[in-house]
Amino acid sequence: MIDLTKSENKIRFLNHNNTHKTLRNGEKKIKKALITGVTGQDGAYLSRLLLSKGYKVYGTFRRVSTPNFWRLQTLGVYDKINLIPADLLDMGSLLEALTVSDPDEVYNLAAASFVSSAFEQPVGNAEITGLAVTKFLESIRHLNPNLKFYQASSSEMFGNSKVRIQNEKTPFRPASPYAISKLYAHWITDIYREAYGIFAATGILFNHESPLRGLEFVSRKITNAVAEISLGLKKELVLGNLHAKRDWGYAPEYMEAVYLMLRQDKPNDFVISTGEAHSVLEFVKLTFEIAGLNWKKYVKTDKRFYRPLEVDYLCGDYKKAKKALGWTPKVTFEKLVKIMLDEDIRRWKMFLDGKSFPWDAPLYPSESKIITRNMK
Ligand code: NDP
Ligand code: GDR
Repeated sequence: MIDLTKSENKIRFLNHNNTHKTLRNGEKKIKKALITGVTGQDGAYLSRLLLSKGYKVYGTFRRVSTPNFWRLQTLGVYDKINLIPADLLDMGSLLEALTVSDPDEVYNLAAASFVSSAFEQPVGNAEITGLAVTKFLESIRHLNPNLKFYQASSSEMFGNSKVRIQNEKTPFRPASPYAISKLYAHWITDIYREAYGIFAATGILFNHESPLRGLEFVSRKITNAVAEISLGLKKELVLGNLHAKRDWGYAPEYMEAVYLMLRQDKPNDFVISTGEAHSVLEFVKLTFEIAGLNWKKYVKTDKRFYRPLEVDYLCGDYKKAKKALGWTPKVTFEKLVKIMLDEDIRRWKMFLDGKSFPWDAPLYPSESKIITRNMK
């Protein structure tokens, strides 16, 4: 049982080295990072970043009947990552992942991250997105309490906040099973930091997007559909609440902020955002405009894409991260939309040319095939 006083905790945090350790014989010890959720958007970008910094990267993956390493392949990092089978629902596999990798840093990015799905599977979501984090922290506490831990927290925890621009001090008001699970994970991480002196940091990241975003999220749903429409492959785009506003940033930049959080002397909580909110409709209009198309001809709305409880507005204040991490977002909303649309058009042109590539879209089931009880 580890029982540290506050001042002992402080010493422990200061002893966490920030660069590759130099051994007594002058050689550098290569740092090791374990990433859960390495097959997801952020896992792929974080892997690339850590590899570029000289880390040995381990990533957990779930056995699925169809391999889902397309993001790692797209970034050219698949062959450089050490893969460990693990499921957040299985504590033994978490222990195994920690033992096999013996990491200096753990980035817990795995979660059931699609908010709509969490309404369909609220218990599973609580177990994966919430409770599993305690299992992870307990494993760390027993196996190696000196490693650094990062927990992927979310702006969704602010939910239907009454505060217009949310920062680390804004009260949380979760409005979905996903958000409440993330809030549990967020607070348990803070509790392990305080109680046991574990270097456990959280990043409260606002929406961040990229060409590696899953097709179910609205940003990529829009850019992928507009790419298809512009090439004559699709005729319409059906969406839900066009008036919801989000603070959308560029995923690779957000992973730089995450990396910087574990370089601090002390673990902390940081909001990462752009400070600008745009509506889904603005996203739609801009994407069609860049493609030279009139959005009104193609866009429809359908209640099936509304959630049982909507979050209408989120916008983050990243001042604390700017001051402590020296981090600021550089990719504008306009640039983000263009990056995503250009890449989706490029991929569909490759598809039409009959070229093979590691990419999800042609295999993704049409949304009309997916049936849920929450459909109105
Ligand atoms: P993705 O949905 O792209 O990736 C989620 C990852 O979690 C996948 O690798 C998935 O594996 C894995 N996973 C899901 N369930 C389990 C499980 N039971 N056991 C092990 N692994 C599992 O999410 P992002 O990359 O976009 O997000 C990364 C993290 O950041 C998530 O925790 C998300 O909630 C959080 N976040 C994301 C934001 C964003 O805007 N992107 C904003 C704020 C927070 P598989 O491929 O097998 O499904
Ligand atoms: P979000 O992302 O719920 O913010 O969670 P998503 O892109 O799914 O929704 C953003 C907003 O767009 C509205 N919307 C639609 N959403 C989807 N997916 N499909 C539609 O057709 C549609 N039409 C309108 C939604 O109602 C919502 O208001 C993401 C995830 O990455 C989480 O894991 C992460 O924690 C948060 O961002 C921050």
